[in-house]
Amino acid sequence: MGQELRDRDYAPLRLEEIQRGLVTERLGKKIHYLPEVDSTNLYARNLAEEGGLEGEVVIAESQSRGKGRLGRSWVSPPCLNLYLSVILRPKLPPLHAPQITLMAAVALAETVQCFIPLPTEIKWPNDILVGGKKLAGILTESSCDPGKILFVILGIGVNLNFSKELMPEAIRESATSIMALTGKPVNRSEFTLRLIQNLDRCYGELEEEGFSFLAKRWAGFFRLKGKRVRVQMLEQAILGKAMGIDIDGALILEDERGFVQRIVAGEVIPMEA
Ligand code: BT5
Repeated sequence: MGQELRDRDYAPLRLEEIQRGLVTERLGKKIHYLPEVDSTNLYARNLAEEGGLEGEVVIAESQSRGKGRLGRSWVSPPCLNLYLSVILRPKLPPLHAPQITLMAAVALAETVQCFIPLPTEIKWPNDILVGGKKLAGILTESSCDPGKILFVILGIGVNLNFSKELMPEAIRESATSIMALTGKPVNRSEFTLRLIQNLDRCYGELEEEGFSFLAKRWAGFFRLKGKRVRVQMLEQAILGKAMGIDIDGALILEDERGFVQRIVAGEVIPMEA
């Protein structure tokens, strides 16, 4: 498969084209576009703390300290991929904040499906996989008062025109990109526009219809249902059968003794194909 990148494929995003094409209720009315930043999530958090509005989007061409979960990092080379964060101020109880990650996973999986003819998988809670490899990751960070979410920073990194050769060795085997999957560079501006529109639609659905409406679509992308998995948590690991998620976004696992467990945070490792 030819994966030739021409100069135009390294071109910066066409912000005006994105803004002109966007039809949304809340997201992307204001887009902060940065050639480089430490982390779009950090930048968006500062904006939110200074009164940034719901729906403001931060996009950077590259990140010097792109963040994953638990102090991990997100590889973010310039002008190849998408690094985006959104300020949300959801009317949800803090307990339901994980629904934002699940909502974003649905929007992201539905966007990816428009660009590749292969099955897209959501790996609970925050990864998008294709062919078993990581295409995108989600990092949601909330700021709460007792009983109230002040804001959520929803951060998304998607590998678009990231070729295998350019990936650092640490992720070369585990990661993929749209271009690596299709053999063709993707129009990053078009992907960005569609993603913001889908996030806006799914966020509206979450607020208006409630989580159960989205949960059905989420389940359609969850390919580990009924499969044996190991869930690695901070201090322990549990083996069991993945059953799905509950209303709070927790993973439901039937453990080896047949007891049903709710897992709020952890890493899911499949034990069978
Ligand atoms: C995530 O964390 O998957 C969340 C990634 C969120 C990144 C976005 S980019 C825009 C916004 N601003 C930020 O600063 N962050 C968000 P986690 O599940 O912890 O996965 C991190 C792990 O994924 C790393 O330890 C690597 O193994 C792997 N990884 C790092 N960069 C990758 C990449 N570009 N593609 C695929 N895998 C990667």
